[in-house]
Amino acid sequence: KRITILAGGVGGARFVRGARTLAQATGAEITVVANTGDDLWLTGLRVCPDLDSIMYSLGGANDTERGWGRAGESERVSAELTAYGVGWPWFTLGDLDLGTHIARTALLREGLTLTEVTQRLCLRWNPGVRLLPATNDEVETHVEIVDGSGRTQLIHFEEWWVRHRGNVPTRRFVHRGLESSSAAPEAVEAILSADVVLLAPSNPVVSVGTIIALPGVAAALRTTAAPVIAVSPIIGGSPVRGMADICLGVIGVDVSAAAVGQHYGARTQGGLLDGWLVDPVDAGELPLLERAGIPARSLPLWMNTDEDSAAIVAGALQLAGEVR
Ligand code: GDP
Ligand code: FO1
Ligand code: CA
Repeated sequence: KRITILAGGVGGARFVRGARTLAQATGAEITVVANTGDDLWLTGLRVCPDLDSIMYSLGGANDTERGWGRAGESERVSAELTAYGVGWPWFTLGDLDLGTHIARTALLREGLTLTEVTQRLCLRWNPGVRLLPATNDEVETHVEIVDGSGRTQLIHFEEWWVRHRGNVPTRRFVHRGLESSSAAPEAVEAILSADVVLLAPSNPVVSVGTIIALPGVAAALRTTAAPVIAVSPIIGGSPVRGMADICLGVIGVDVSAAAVGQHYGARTQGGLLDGWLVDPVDAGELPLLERAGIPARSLPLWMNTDEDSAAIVAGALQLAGEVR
């Protein structure tokens, strides 16, 4: 069985670890299409937060407390950069993490695509899945905010989140460079050739939403013969970890499992979903989802251990078998 998963960083990584656990028992092949909207150039280096979160987590090298970056990290280089007034003082690139960004940037400069670079970096980590960036182009999420003097300003998503914690008047998210971009051919192929496509319980706006906005992705999701099953990133009206609640507010979608499911929409009605999983605390929303044409089931969606996540993936695969 070929399973293709669309995923963001930390939530995505937890979900993919569960899929890998399940695949080790069943022999399934996992391909992960990761969000690249958070990517940025900083101090001359290409930084890819969501790709790295997944790569480090699957490689067992991630900082599990912070959720991002490397375990056992130090910040000597970052302190030097700050002393020179170079980079963002509120955005820390750890010393070990910087090794990744230097290697990535060197390979990009040699002319490799981000897909090829990611494959090269993953050789070291044996992630047990095929990790693909959603696009080889530079499509960065920026955020239109209103600054202190009432002026509209466009800032990078990482500045919006890490510097302001999203706590600033926000108008909209903008995918800079989207028009002249395309999804990575390998990512499109992974969706088209899959037996099942899963949308991880990642941020529906700035992770999954950003992947789906890339030219070619929505079309691939609509034409693939594979069922498309998604897992709610909202449990009991809460985003569990992260900023999905703020992001949903910006695009005018309620912070509920049903609202996010309806936002993705039923595939039979021009949307994306053949199935939608919600947590038992949201089981009261199942009739609403069924009326919207979205086959939905409830099962525990808290991803605290790999086994928790594996059970969610198993539930998604079961629903895939029921709907198609
Ligand atoms: P990011 O790129 O690091 O922000 O991570 P993702 O976009 O992959 O995932 C972040 C989102 O995952 C959060 O906003 C939550 O909505 C969701 N999430 C985090 N932990 C859990 C969990 O244990 N269960 C579920 N169902 N969703 C979660
Ligand atoms: N998150 C922070 O809260 N503070 C940081 O200084 C920070 C640095 C950083 C460096 C590399 C990287 O890959 C991720 C980093 N993150 C940091 C996490 C990142 O901002 C977010 O968690 C995700 O991009 C949100 O989707
Ligand atoms: Ca992210």
